[in-house]
Amino acid sequence: MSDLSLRKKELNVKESSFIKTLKGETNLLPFWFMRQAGRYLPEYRKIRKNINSFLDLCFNPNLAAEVTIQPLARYDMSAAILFSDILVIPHALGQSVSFKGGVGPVLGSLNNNELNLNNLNEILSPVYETVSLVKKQLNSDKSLIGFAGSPWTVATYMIEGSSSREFLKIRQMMYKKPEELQKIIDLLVDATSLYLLEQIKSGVDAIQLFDSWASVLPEEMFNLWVIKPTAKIVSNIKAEYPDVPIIGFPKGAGILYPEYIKKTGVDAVSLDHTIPLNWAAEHVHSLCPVQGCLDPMALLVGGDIMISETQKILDAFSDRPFIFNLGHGIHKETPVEHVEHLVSFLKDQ
Ligand code: 1CP
Repeated sequence: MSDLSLRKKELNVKESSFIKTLKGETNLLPFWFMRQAGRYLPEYRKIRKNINSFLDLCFNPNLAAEVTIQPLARYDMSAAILFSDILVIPHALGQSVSFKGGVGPVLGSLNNNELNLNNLNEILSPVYETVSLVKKQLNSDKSLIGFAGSPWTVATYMIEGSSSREFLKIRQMMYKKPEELQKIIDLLVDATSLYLLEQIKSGVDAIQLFDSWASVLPEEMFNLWVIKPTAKIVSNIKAEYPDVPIIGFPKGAGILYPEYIKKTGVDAVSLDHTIPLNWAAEHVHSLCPVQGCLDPMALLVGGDIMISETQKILDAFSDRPFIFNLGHGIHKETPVEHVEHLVSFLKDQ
């Protein structure tokens, strides 16, 4: 066994490679994939087909724990991500949320005055139970990632009422009625902080904040609606748990990534697949550990293209603390064999 693999073995016993990397180790190559549990996996579809509503799966601790662990049982990733959804927060605040096959999420009309934090932890208690169940089943060399949507992204669903391409309502609101948007964002900051603190109490090792629609904002608006609320959540969590790493994912933020890192206080960022690799190595990776960023389409296509795209990413980032991931979630049509191929390539590095 080489010195390096011996060292890896020693480190793994004490703390997971994922957490070590977030704290600055450079010689490990932990990996996981966004949406690693989900519809591309036959064992997920088998469970999913017996459950009517997607939220019922999120709120069933035994099944949600099983689904969380499924990808690790198959591929032995470095970390599991809690199986839940970013939209459990509007649900717990009192807005109706349902998931319609082929359509996606559908949310009820937003009556600001009726939304409140009163029952949040009680409604979300099955998620916390899922965390404890998964934690008990994971080996100590594997990490459990908790997560939430960042306020801007969750607010897009709450205000648009569904997935959106143009975000017409919320983008008009931020100019015409900023104080109304501020109220919703402030409530989401409080709700998300409570939710994440409770996930940590229940056993998650790290947190990821998904800001999937960060890319649609001009710089000043990005500061107001992405950076500021994220910074508040980070400071609320750090006040109680300074050592739990927080990964921010302001998808599509481009040249605003460095500002996001400096002003939010996140420990690491996840990069999306549109970022130029050499630019990110110089301007982002010099600031903190990064995670990313294979194009999910390269994984769907597979073969030599997937491997050469992966190699470019490793060449750009492996001299500093780096976690391999995708630039966005696994597409549901992705063949499991392609994921197997990618994993065996990563394990050979
Ligand atoms: O019926 C099903 O199986 C529904 C598909 C599905 C799954 C598997 C949805 C509906 N959510 C999830 C799980 C999920 N969602 C996870 C845990 C699983 C894992 O990563 O392994 C996570 C972290 C999320 C996060 C999430 N949900 C985000 C942020 C990341 C991203 O993809 O940008 C967003 C935007 C959502 C909203 C959401 N949930 C589901 C749908 C169809 C949507 C809408 C997506 C859109 O508007 O494009």
